[in-house]
Amino acid sequence: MAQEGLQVQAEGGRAAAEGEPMVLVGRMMSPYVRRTAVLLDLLGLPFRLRPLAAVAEQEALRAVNPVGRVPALLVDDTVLVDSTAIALTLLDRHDPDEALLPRRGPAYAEALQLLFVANGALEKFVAAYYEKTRRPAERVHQEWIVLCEGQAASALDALETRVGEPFALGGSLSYVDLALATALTFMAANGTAFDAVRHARLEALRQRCEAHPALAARQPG
Ligand SMILES: N[C@@H](CCC(=O)N[C@@H](CS)C(=O)NCC(=O)O)C(=O)O
Repeated sequence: MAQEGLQVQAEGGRAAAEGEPMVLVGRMMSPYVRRTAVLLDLLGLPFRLRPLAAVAEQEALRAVNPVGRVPALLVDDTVLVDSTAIALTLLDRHDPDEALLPRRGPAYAEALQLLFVANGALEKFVAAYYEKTRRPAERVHQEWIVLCEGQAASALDALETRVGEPFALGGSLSYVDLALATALTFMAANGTAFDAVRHARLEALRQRCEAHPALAARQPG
């Protein structure tokens, strides 16, 4: 059978051994890590957190994920990378009733579009955030920040009119809500693209999601 995921050399060459809990690599301040942690909780999958910092602990991180990014998820002797790929893999394995994400037909297509517009908004926002926080002051390119935050805001404008109620896909909490709410909470704290007045429906959705016990139990930080 084809091997899913990469072979890992983690924690001194040792991956999560067969039968041991999964290991989620990253810190809860990353919205990508946070949404993965909440999904694991909702699926009832126990895990241990290995809180590597994305930038400060690059070398250790690359030993787990060759791309040097968080999150990574160690499952038995493999590592899964990228929050969306991790989510789709976990949902395929552990959400047979599609309770947390529809996975066929028009409902799947719409869920993917909402998810990837939200992902795109967050990517552009994070690009601006890194420009502001990771570069020497004299090399910060303000126009680039304005462009990236403008792209993020434009994506949020589209989501503002497109998300359902009370949750993004309608009646119940889905993985799209996890992605969107964790992204919005990160954006609210770190920049100007997300405006709770202009994006009032998204703000209401964010608050509804953050009040859910699964998100409340995994605070950023
Ligand atoms: N598409 C990736 C993005 C993950 C990502 O950007 N993570 C950030 C932390 S919030 C990171 O690892 N940054 C370090 C870097 O990109 O060099 C995912 O969904 O997992």
